[in-house]
Amino acid sequence: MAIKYIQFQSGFGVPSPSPFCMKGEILLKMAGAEYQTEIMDDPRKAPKGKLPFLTDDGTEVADTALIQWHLESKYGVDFDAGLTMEQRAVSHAMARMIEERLYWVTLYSRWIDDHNWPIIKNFWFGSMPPVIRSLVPIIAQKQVKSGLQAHGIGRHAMKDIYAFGAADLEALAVQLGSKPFMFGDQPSSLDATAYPSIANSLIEELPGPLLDAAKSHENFAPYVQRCEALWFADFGQ
Ligand SMILES: N[C@@H](CCC(=O)N[C@@H](CS)C(=O)NCC(=O)O)C(=O)O
Repeated sequence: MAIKYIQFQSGFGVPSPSPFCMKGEILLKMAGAEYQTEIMDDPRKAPKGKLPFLTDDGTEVADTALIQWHLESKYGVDFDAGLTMEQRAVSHAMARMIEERLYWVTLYSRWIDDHNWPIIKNFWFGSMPPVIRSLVPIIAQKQVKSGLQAHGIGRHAMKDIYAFGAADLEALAVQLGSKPFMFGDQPSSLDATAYPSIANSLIEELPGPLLDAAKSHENFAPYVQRCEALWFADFGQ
């Protein structure tokens, strides 16, 4: 395998502040793939304007669902081996919940909520030259705002948006229960999706209702530690 994996820089004490970038890398690790990572600061340079993406012997694959399918079809990996058809259906639905709703709550909590926006602004744009540093975040925040509007979630009151996030985290906490991973003793594709979002919800530097909701589930912190030890053992050392 000659795979190059392109993603954002790490930060906030998690392997990536982008749950999607963490997910793609976990899929590569689960597949036993050999890959090299490259950091990209500006997602506009990515094939679909979003990160992560990979290149594999000249083939570009952009989007973590397509990365999953690529690894399955090209290398014969089954991330959900051992799951029943019913579990696979639940896994699919939960992954879509995480990516199509919880992700947007996370985005809102970082880019719109006034408590966290200055921290996020400094993280992504703080090292830019002075004039650019004051302009680019305004444009970027406007784009996120219109994305949230187009999705629909941005039209709701703050308390309702955070209630959506808390409900999604609650569903994940119940699914995890006291099991090591989402469907038992072995990790599956849902862990590649869920662990990054849970870890990103538990960032102490980004306080607020999303963090509070995540912290209310006692099974999350040990789950995050377990997944980090499995997939990112070198992280932070
Ligand atoms: N469906 C995509 C979503 C990727 C995504 O939303 N990436 C975010 C970072 S978490 C991004 O690059 N955002 C930049 C932008 O939208 O301009 C996937 O599964 O890879």
